[in-house]
Amino acid sequence: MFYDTDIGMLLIDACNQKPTPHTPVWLMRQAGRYMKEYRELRSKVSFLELCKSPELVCETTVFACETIKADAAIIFADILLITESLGFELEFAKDHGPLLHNPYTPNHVFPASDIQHQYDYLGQGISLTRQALPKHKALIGFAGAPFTVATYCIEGGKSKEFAKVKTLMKENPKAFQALLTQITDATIPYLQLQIDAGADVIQLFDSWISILTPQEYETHILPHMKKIFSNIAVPTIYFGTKTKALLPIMKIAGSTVMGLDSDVQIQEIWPQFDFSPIQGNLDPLILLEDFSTIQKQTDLILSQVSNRPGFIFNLGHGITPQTPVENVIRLIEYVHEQTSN
Ligand code: 1CP
Repeated sequence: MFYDTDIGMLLIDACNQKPTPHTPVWLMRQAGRYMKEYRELRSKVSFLELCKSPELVCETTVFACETIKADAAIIFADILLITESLGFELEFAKDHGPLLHNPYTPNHVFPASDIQHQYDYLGQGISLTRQALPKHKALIGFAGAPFTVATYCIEGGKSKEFAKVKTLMKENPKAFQALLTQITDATIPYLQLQIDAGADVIQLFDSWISILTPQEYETHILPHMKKIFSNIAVPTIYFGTKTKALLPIMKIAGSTVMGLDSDVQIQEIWPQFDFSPIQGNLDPLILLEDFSTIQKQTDLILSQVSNRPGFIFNLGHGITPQTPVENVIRLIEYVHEQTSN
C-alpha cells in the first residue's frame, strides 16, 4: 500500500473516528527482548543507558516499527523513569526487573525537580525519532498511570500481592494520596515535554489497576486520571490489564481511546461505550501459536469490529519475549490485508 504524503496519520484518524485505508496496528512492547537486535544492543549497554541515549532510543524505536511495519511507533522508554524525579533511586537489576532502593514511606522527601531539564534526554530522543519516522506513522509518547507507578514506589519493585500498597491505601490514605498527587503533578509536565518534542499520541499504562474495586478506583484514583487527561491536548489512550470490571469507571477518566485487554469481548463492550474509539485486544500468547491459530483469533476480533472507524488493532497486553518476530510481521500484514478498503 502506498500513501499520498497528504494522507494523515492513520492512528490519529482512528482516534478521531475517521475512516482509514486500513485498520492501524501497533503492538504494546513492540521494541524489546523478542528481537535479537535488541538483545544484542542490550548486551553492550544497560537498560537505563539505553533509555538515556537519544540516538539509541531513536534507533531502537524506528528499527522495531519498520521491521514489523506497524502504523505507529512507541518511544523507547519506561514507565518508571519518572520515579527518578520524585526522589527514588531506580535500578534495573539484571534478571530482576525494576528496583527502587528507597521505597516510599510517609516521611519521603519529594525533591523540587525540573522535569523539562531532567528529561531532556527523552525530549531529544522523541525529536530525533519523529524526524526519522515516515510522516504517516504516529509517534506514541507514554507514561505509567499514577496508581501503577505508585505500586513500584511503595513495594520497592515489582509485586504479585501488592500487600504494602493495600495496607498504605487503607491505613494511611493521606500518605497514599500525597504520593499519587506528586506522581500526577510530575506526569503532566513529563507528558507535555513529550508532546512538545513531537509525540503525536499519548498512552497511559495502568498495568496493575485491576487490584482495586470500582469503588476504590472512584475514590482514590479517578480524580488523578481526570486531571491528567484534561491537561493533554493530543489524543490519549488509557490501557490497563484485567480491567473488565473497571472499564466503565476508567472510561469516565476521559481518555480519547480505551485500551482493552484480552478478557474483554469487543462486541459486548463497544456498544456500551457508544462506539467511541477502542484499541485491542489479541491475546499476546496467541503469537506463540501457528499462523492458522493467529489468523483465526484475529478474524474473531475483526468480525466484531466489522470495519467500523475508531478501532486500533493491538494486543491485549505486551508482546512476550518468546514471540517469534516472523509471527508479528505476518500478523500485521494480515490485519492490513483483511481491513484494506
Ligand atoms: O532489556 C531489558 O531487559 C529491559 C526490559 C524492559 C523493556 C524493553 C523494561 C524493564 N522496560 C522496557 C521498555 C518499555 N516498558 C516500553 C517501551 C518498549 C515498547 O513498548 O516497545 C514500554 C511501553 C514499557 C512500559 C512498562 N514498563 C510497563 C507497562 C506495560 C506493561 O507491560 O504492563 C510496565 C509495567 C513497566 C515496568 C517494567 N519495566 C521493565 C520491566 C521488566 C517491567 C515490568 C516489571 C514487573 O513485572 O512488574
